[in-house]
Amino acid sequence: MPDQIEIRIPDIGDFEDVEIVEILVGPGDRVEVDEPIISIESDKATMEVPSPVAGEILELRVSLGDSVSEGTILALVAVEEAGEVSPQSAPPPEQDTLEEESPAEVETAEEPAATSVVQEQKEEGRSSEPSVMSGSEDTESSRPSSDGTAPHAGPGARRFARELGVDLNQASGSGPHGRILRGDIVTHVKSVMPSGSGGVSSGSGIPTVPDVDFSRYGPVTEVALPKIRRVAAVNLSRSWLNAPHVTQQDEADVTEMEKFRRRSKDEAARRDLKLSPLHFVLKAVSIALREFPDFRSSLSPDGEGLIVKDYYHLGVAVDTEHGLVVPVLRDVDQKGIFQLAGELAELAEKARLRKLAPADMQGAVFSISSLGGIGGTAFSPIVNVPEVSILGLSKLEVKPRWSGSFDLDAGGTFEPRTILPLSLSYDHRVIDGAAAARFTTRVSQLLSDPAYLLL
Ligand code: CAO
Repeated sequence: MPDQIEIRIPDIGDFEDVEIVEILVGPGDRVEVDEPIISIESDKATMEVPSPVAGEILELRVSLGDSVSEGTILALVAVEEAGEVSPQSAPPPEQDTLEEESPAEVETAEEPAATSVVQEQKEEGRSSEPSVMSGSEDTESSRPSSDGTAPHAGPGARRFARELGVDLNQASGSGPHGRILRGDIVTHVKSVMPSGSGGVSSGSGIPTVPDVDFSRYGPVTEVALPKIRRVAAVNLSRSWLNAPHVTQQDEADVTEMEKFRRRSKDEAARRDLKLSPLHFVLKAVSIALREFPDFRSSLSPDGEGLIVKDYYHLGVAVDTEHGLVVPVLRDVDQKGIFQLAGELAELAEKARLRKLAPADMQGAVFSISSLGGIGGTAFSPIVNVPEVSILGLSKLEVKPRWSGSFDLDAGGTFEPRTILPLSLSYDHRVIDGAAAARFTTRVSQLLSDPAYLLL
């Protein structure tokens, strides 16, 4: 007849009357030395209490939700292999801070034999991690399942689950007694992720951003976001998450175009207009789009083909005090530069007065975002998905350009040229880098001489 011993709560420091949040074994289960048998949780920490012996659990003396302190009897065990039974025998709790996840702690949580007590420390009040910001997050992953038993997982695995937003009740455990290990959570996340065959739908399971209480570090002011900005945030996230972005940078020599623009100033003023480089770029892009159909396409909803649009409506990002909006200029290919300048001025004015109708912002095949009037040398605009590319314009600059060839011995001179920086972002599922480079090269060529825009 094997010896029977009572397993008690060991020395757990200053903790008293802490709640049992998980019972990891049941009568009839076999436990190994150092295998966790319960998890307890105070307002400061979660920790596992291991078995000091190997044997069979004959009886549990506690229930979920009970409060326990050092010395409380947890279970009666038929001992097969004696270990140190004294409550004082437990090594000191291993702490892991919330700022930096220690791999050792995760290991420990997965491989309970390595350490007797794993402690997950909590900060007072709100913390830098959502998982412990409010009690609700904790309860979510350690909540009993429908059959009343808590998911069987250590603090490290539970915290990992919280970070990924995984409900542990949905994951199956491959550890001893069905214990859910970190690898099981990864397997579960993979099983619920879309298969990702290149379709146009987004992935999911993106870890949430920690909810930080910044007021803990200094004074803060909370400002409500205007609706336009909130809608833009959703659209930008959707685009960014769906389309693998690459940005091709280029520099267009627009010296002649700029001379022409200056010569046209008076004529523009007579029409009550101001010409900017953007108006020439609109025209150049409409020509390039005719030659590069992929750039005016969208991925079909099943991701298996392209829908090429045979119209040349271009979105233009407009900065307003309420946020970014993208009204659409229609049939740019059929309009002259003055007409485009006039229509864009009207749309931008409507945008700033918040008078754009939904139809004013629909139907673009490609977009342009100009920061040239503000500054900067290059940027990475976000594609307005389901469009597949967007052209960013930065500030004109006069730069020296070598008039000769790469054979420097053949001679040449540096000449001042007016350069317009181009930043073409594209959805790499649809457009290859080579095509992007050809597209910006062609746009640059079209901008190098205004005569090209007439042809
Ligand atoms: N380099 C140097 N100067 C430039 C320039 C460039 N690339 N582009 C415009 N300018 C000049 C204009 O000629 C104008 O100069 P003047 O006042 O001397 O005539 C001045 O900068 C202001 O131009 P503008 O911005 O009013 O006009 P625009 O036609 O270039 O642009 C619009 C119109 C509506 C696109 C612009 O006002 C705007 O809102 N831009 C911001 C777009 C934005 O926020 N994009 C970021 C989105 S994130 O991807």
